Amino acid sequence: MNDDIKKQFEEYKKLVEKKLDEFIPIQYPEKIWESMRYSVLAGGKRLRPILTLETCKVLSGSYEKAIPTACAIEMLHSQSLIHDDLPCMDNDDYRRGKLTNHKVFGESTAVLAGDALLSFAPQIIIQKTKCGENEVKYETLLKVLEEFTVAAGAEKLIAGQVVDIDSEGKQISKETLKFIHENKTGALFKLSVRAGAILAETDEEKLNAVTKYAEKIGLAFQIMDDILDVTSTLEELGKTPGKDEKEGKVTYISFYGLEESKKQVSSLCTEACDILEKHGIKSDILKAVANSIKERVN
Ligand code: GRG
Repeated sequence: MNDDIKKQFEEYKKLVEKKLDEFIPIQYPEKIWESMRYSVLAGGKRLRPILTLETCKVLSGSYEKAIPTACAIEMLHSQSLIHDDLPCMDNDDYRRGKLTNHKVFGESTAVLAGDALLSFAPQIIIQKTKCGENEVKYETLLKVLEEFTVAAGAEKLIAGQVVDIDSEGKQISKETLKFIHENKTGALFKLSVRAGAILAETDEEKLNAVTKYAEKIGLAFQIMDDILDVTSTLEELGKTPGKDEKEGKVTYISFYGLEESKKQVSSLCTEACDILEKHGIKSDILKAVANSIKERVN
């Protein structure tokens, strides 16, 4: 990634963090807001909101109208991490290099903080997106809310998590593994770019193109996550490595081996960039997201 693109990434990241801080003020009862803020403001790459902002920008020339939605998607992502780390799910002590939410605030507050974020996120989309004649159309906002609620629900994110948990210690098929990845991880990448494209009022062709791009990088991202679980340390990952094997999880590596999995990541990221090129979507940031996934495993 060249310095110019790195700078653009940093600017987006700073903006997202400033807005998240502003959108989640401490109020009574302080404990729940502190717990929500602890996880949402704990760092992280902010990839999903950056995808939303950049997709909106490249397809409409500006990203301001996508800021509340981008932050809401990061809240949803944080919620899924808080719940994923709970003792009844993956039982993790570390996330983003810090103690997990339930380790700091206790299990009941962590469950409630996740629940609170899940409903607060669409509240932010509704209350903070400027709607009106020369602003975002109400119909457009409804489409974004539909995308958001479907992705967060039992048809996507929760479906992926349920099948993932059910599959622990079992020999599952490649199709089942693909289902888990597409829903547990891919759904949020798809939501991120589609929400940006919808807010940009783009046409069907471009919407389909960014959707395909997101499918490719979403799958590549999860394979990368599986690879890093095997090859990285706690310091590099910010979370406990080696968990997949310990929990008897089937991953891309158990099906294809490490080297073939790396090749698949590379191919998916190249295909993602080719889709953008083919449809005339000129974004160094979207390309850099794909390339950074490729580079992390090599
Ligand atoms: C939506 C109600 C509701 C429940 C969620 C717990 C759950 C159901 C789903 C789990 C989803 C999950 C944890 C998927 C893993 C995705 C993944 C690889 C996350 C890591 O993303 P990064 O590396 O993290 O972008 P940072 O910390 O950089 O943001």
